[in-house]
Amino acid sequence: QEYTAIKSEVVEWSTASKSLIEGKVGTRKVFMVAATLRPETMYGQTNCFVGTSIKYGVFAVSNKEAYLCTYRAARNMAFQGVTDPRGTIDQLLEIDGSKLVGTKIRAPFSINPEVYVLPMDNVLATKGTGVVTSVPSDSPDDFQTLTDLRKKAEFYKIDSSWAAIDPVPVISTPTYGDLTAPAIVKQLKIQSQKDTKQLAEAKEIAYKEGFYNGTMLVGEFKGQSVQDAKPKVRESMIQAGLAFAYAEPEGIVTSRSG
Ligand code: ZZB
Repeated sequence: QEYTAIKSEVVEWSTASKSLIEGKVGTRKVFMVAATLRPETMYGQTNCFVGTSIKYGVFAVSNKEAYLCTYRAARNMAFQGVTDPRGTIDQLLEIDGSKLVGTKIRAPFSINPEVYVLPMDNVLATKGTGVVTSVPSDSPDDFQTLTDLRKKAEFYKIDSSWAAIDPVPVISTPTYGDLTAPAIVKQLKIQSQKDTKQLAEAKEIAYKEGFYNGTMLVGEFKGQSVQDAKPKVRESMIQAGLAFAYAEPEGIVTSRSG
């Protein structure tokens, strides 16, 4: 599976993570790295998700940069030549996902550039980087999780201001309009992020509809089909140093239906 790894620089660490990071990363900039199959939706990022019981690491990639992701992803990246020399894994620290919640990051290409890290129940430690960038306009999982968090901020131990950014229209589809994911979630009567079966179905529909029938509403490739824009947005982000190719090795169970 070929993902695009998206780099979001940490702007301000959460209170719980600050003391754990201090003194451990040198002068490096730290980026949270999210794996996506939909680089063309990055204009609509509203937050970032981590799993609260997942362990993450901060890994040096050079004297200037460090990446925050799972150890498993750092290892894959190292063997894909992200670190120099190839194969090097230099872990600076380990941190629990729960402690990252509330961290403010700069989401590249997003219309809302400053977004917060929030908790999601369904983040898989065994897929991508364990960090998920949230695009509630086009991802049913992201829309439903954001809805849950807003309804029960206290239960999820978040400050409601961290979940305040509304879904941003970035792609128009003939069947579902400018906010495809919310429309599908409504149509399938999905109530919570615990409705994983219906969410898997919603994701399939959203992928197909967006890819085959979607038109870009914003950005450099506004007016173009998603099919045309997708590789162009990806290339543009890579050229800007805000993204890189990340492949998931074969033979690991990361099935769509979960
Ligand atoms: C942004 C985005 C925007 C995504 C969208 C999807 C959609 P798949 O198809 O099952 O391989 N993701 C990445 N890593 C994880 C993880 N560790 N745990 C849970 N979810 C993860 O899923 C790939 C997508 O799942 C990725 O692409 C990421 O969310 C999420 F508008 O990134 B995506 C219709 C989907 N739309």
